[in-house]
Amino acid sequence: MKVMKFAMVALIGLAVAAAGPAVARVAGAPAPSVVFTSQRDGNFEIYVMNADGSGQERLTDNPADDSFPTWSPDGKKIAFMTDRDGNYEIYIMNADGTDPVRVTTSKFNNWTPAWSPDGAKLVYTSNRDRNWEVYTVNVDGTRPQRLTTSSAGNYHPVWSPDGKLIAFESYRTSNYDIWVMDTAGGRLKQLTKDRAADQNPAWSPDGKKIVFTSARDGNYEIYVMNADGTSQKRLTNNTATDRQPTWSRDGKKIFYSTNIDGNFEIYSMNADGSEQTRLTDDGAADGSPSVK
Ligand SMILES: [Ca+2]
Ligand SMILES: [Ca+2]
Ligand SMILES: [Ca+2]
Ligand SMILES: [Ca+2]
Repeated sequence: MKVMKFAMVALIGLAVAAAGPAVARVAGAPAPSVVFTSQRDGNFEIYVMNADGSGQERLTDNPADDSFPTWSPDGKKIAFMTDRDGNYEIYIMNADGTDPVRVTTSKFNNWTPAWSPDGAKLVYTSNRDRNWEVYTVNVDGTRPQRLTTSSAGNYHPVWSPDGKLIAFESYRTSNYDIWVMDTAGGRLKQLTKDRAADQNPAWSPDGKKIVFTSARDGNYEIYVMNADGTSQKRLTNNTATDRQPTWSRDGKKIFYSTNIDGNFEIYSMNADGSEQTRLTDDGAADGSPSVK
């Protein structure tokens, strides 16, 4: 799991001092639309940038692993995961990085938050019941609720734009596949069925498509399928690891991370896989983009 890799990196990062202050924003400039995580300042911090890669700015400054940021539906808040309190918990902060507030409280780990389309809840994965299961919680931390019950790991849940379904990845068939369920954990349906790892689902803004990663062709590529699992189609085709896809809000672009240049950078491409464009350019890992 890449998240485990992030965790190990965080332990090393504890001894590394944080680097200089974030770049001041030009007065009147539009607020950056892409939030992502990067290790460029010695440990994982959360950054924002414009959709063309300009205006990169750091939002967090903490020796812990701050990662998997995701915009709230109104673009005013960012949910993310961090181990700044000793274990991974979900936090929410303002779009400019101020006022981080802890949402989850457990002795175990809580990973990869995603928002409900009305902004009232988060869905995430946690091993608090000794196995990685999908949970929802109100954004104020009340009413944590478990949705899955399986002895296999369940990860990376994301809410459908109409609020009715949650897509996630599960190891319950002894390999990773994309599944969907309703918001009470019922009506489970398996969308991918090959033996390779299929992970990291993300709904298109109109709810008709799901983009995901799969290693079915020998290494991780970005794929897209209809929301019912039909018409699975490859978008990237290279020997590198391509992962963490997410859509722009107009559905025209897919942002993702890839190590095609030797270390992980954030790229964007058109929704058909054309015009793959590098947005970050530094020697450290950059990943987990979310676009508003
Ligand atoms: Ca940090
Ligand atoms: Ca699979
Ligand atoms: Ca690849
Ligand atoms: Ca990089």
